[in-house]
Amino acid sequence: MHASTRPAGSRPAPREVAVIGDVHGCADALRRLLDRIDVVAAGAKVVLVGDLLTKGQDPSGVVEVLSGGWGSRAGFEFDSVCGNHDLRMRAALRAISLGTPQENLAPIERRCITRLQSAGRAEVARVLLDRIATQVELEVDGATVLHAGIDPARGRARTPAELKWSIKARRGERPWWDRYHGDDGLLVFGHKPLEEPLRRRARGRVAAVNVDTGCADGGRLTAYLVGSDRFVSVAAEPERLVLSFTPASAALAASGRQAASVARARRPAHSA
Ligand SMILES: [Mn+2]
Repeated sequence: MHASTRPAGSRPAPREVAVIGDVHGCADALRRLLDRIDVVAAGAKVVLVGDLLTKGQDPSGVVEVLSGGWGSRAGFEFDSVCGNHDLRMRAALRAISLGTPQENLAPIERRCITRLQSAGRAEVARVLLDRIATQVELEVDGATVLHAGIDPARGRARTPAELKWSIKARRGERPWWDRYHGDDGLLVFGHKPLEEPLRRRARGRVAAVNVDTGCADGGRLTAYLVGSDRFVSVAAEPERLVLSFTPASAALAASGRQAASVARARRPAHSA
């Protein structure tokens, strides 16, 4: 209806923007979430809040999606701000390339690099992290995406970059978004995992949205659709629910062959 009343040559309706929370190496959840976004908001521009690779099982799969596409979306385009773990990971990859022994790295980066190397994707990961390293914040569709947040007392313009990717409430302190009154518009971020995505209003408008729902800790991976003000999410690892273990005594009672065929049948198709 709007299209017919718009004067010729005016701009088309803006594309939906989907802001995805901390992926942390959960490639399977990322693919399933992108599939969902394609259903409910086809063609949406995708922006990630950072913390892309470390912690989860499949950083190499995340690199594959973000550098090449997934499913029907070859050449998939996305943008991402830089998170604290992206900076750590980038520094670790750089240290390795300069000859630092892997055992000198923190375990979280060491595990991630081992996984990337065994899939031959360490170099692509470095290129990806180099690309986002300077992106502290991105403005999309009237919202600002950043990894962790701002100091409301200083406002967005005067909050140092380091805080924007790492601010977190100390024990007993209220989170920053409780003290934010919307002066810098809508801020969409992650970094602090919550059981449910957070939508905080100020002065009658949505002012703060946290999309980190802890997918690397068995929670969910969530996206916020900025234009329609709603969340889409998928469980981090549904296969965990499927692969419930039979107690050892019951497994012993069944024949080994039978137990093995049940386990195979229950495994999700994509892992075959
Ligand atoms: Mn973080």
